[in-house]
Amino acid sequence: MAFAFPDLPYDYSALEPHVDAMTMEIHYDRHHRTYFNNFTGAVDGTPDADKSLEDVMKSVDAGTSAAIRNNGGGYYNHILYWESMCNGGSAPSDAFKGAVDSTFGSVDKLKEELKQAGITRFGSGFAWLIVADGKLAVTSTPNQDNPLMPVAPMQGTPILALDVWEHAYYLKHQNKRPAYIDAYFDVVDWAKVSERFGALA
Ligand code: MN3
Repeated sequence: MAFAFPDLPYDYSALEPHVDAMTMEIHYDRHHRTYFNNFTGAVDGTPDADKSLEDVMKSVDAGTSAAIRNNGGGYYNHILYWESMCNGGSAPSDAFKGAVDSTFGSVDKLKEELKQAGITRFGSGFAWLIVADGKLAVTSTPNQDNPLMPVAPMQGTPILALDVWEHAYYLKHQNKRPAYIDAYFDVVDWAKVSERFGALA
């Protein structure tokens, strides 16, 4: 099996005060690690054990076991979520900003759409910025589903992940999901998102 539990790309306190260190530690070391452990346990000895994580995600359909769909999704989604943020945030590339401007009107309008997608996702899930057929789009998925999965309402390659599970914000923001989303925007690594976009566009 080629699956590995990735290092967090920064210290637990790196995103303070926007995302607090205790939330980061519990989120990464307990939630994410548990998804990883349960996923590798579920695929061990099956054909999925020799696929890439992306290929496992792209093969999720109604017949896929909950253990693989939920834990594989949790494993994949959190890797992208950590990589969507950095200390202090960063600026988008000109090429990415141009694509955002023509699709959404402005980066602020994109943020509004992402925030709306995150707020209106009932219960637990993720909001996403994806590239589908070379175009940018905002979507959301329930639980640990993601847009690589054929079961997703809109399919594409995610380039930014916004976790809206309560475990992502409850310690600091309690029930105030919109406040957490605003804080998340303060640390988005737009340069990294731009790179991912550049690789797909
Ligand atoms: Mn989470």
